[in-house]
Amino acid sequence: DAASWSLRTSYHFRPEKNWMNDPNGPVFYKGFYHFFYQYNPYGAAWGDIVWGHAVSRDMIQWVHLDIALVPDKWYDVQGVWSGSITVGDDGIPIILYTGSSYSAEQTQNIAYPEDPSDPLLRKWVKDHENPVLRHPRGIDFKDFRDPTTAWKDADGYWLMTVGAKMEKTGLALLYKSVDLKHWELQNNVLHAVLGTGMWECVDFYPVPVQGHHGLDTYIAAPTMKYVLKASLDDDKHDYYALGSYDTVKKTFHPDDTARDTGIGLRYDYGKFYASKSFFDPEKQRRILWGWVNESDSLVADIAKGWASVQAIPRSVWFDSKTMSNLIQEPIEEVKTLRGTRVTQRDVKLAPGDVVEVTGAVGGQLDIELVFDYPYMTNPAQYAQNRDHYDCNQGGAAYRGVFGPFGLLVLADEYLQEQTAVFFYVSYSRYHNKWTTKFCSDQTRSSLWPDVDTTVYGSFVEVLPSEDFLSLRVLVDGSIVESFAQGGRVVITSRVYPTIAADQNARLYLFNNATTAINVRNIDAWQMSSVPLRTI
Ligand code: DQQ
Repeated sequence: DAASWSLRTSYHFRPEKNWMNDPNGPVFYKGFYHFFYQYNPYGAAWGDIVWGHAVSRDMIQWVHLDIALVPDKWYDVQGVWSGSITVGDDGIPIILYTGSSYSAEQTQNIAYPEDPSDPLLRKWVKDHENPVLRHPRGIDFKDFRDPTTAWKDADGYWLMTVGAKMEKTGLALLYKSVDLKHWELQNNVLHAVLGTGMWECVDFYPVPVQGHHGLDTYIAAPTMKYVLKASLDDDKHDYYALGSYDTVKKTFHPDDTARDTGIGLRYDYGKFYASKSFFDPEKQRRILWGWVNESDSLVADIAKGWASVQAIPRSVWFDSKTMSNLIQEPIEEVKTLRGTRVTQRDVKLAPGDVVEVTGAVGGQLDIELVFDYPYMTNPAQYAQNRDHYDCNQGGAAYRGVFGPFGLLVLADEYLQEQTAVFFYVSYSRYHNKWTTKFCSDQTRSSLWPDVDTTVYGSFVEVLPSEDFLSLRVLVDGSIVESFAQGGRVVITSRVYPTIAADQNARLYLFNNATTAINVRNIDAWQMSSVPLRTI
């Protein structure tokens, strides 16, 4: 019906209908960005998984192609599961993917383009020697999946990892090859972390210490760090660690063992899973794709006839200011969708204010916002502040001295529905310092009863030299992607407004702090829809 159709995202990647999950094998080839994804051609629930395929010139406008890989062999008949693309020495991309066999054994397999001169890579051929890998001794046949893009080591061999677990330890098994086809298990693992459970969709790549550019997996520069990401099957979040790569031992070492893979940083503190990055040689950057599932019920998904979207692809680079996290930003191409803009400067928000950003109407927006950091304007009020605040402690409705304040998106004019994206600043007497929380509150997003109402949140680092808080929010029907402080922390939510959709959706600034808050500037653009194209 019309109500559920308005929840449909219109500029995020999605197939025409049915279920989608993990991003697979992103690659740039002969002028096109290729994107593959886990897809159920028969319905809006997970199952019968194939590799869907689409191509694009800019990762915004897509043309959907025929399904690239279907389950038609004994080793993948229960599903063509996740995998990656590696561009070989001959310049030809090769797919490495996991098959779920007739007996549910997880196998690793390869496929080649039938015609490498076709820039659209429309047909793929499975190798007759598949499966190229079976699970090693000590690893259960159901705990062995999602091969990474391979990287060339200094000694000229290809290396790649496959996620696994032993007892409760998550790990990245290491394999070596000369031809990307015959793989040999190595004695050491790339990395393992106790208590993290099964590692799905492992990703491993270098980032330069300075600059926003990306690096291909095989480039070895002295001043770079490595990112090791695992998707934790047990809690469905993507965790990364920054560290170094020992090119002799072929092992990863986190900079901070307290923030190792699976126990520290997340790419996103909302819904974002099974992500995969690739190096874009066209614009010399590293791009991150991630799957954003629904947060309504399975029944609702089946009624809608579709489930899941992909997050807007993100550029990622090392945060050379904090030296301890990545920065993520929507790819610059998303700005090509920006239309009518509304701008306001120097808006003083009194305690309790809710102010409409007049003209910023509709369910598709791109918003940029900068606040003065509140301690600059109200230092005398330190003593009244509380030490502790969790995002889910009252959410946006809580009232503290320096928060919450932020945006209400997808809100109707009577504020019956609203999704609050906000900051909460506090001064800890115990730690003798200011801390900032960044939150996304879904408790009042929808009048529907059967939806997730979590308040997502995280600390966000604000440097002493930074006297501002910044926010970038992409709104698209039922998705809200929020980037705090230039992309240091990201929260993605799925929300299902029943009233505050389409032309009834409005944007508000709010301040629930008991002190005034200053908005330096807010810009909101209405975003165009991207048509679904197929050939
Ligand atoms: N999804 C795939 C698996 C992967 C999981 C199956 C992660 O290969 O481990 O659809 O979402």
